[in-house]
Amino acid sequence: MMKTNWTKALLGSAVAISLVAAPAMANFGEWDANGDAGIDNEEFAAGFDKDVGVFGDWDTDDDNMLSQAEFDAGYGTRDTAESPFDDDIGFDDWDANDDDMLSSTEFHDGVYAAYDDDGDNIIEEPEFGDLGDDIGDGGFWDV
Ligand SMILES: [Ca+2]
Ligand SMILES: [Ca+2]
Ligand SMILES: [Ca+2]
Ligand SMILES: [Ca+2]
Repeated sequence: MMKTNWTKALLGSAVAISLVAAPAMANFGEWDANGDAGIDNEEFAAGFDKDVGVFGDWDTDDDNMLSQAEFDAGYGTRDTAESPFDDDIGFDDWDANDDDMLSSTEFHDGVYAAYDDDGDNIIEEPEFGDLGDDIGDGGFWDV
């Protein structure tokens, strides 16, 4: 009986803590640096780098490029979560200059395109909402 009560108490405090600690990590207004109600590629790269930062994490040899192996290793750690990407997402699709390496720009443009549902090269607030879900607890980018 005591044990059950303790478990409940612990669960209760864990929920309380997560409610306090959970406020949105990705804030549309913060990412939209020029305040035009849309997020362009550059704003996206800066915001994603700051709030998610996976490019640096995946770049294990710190050469500012992702090799296929680094990409696969980084992406592979996340394949248990629901992917925001269609099945056709891949290293080759994102490697715009075909040098078999992903630069930070190529990487962020690739991710960006996945969230720009209507393909108008602006991430509007509803599209940003999907990104926020993926960055949040248990989401694909939850780090
Ligand atoms: Ca903007
Ligand atoms: Ca690298
Ligand atoms: Ca490249
Ligand atoms: Ca859009």
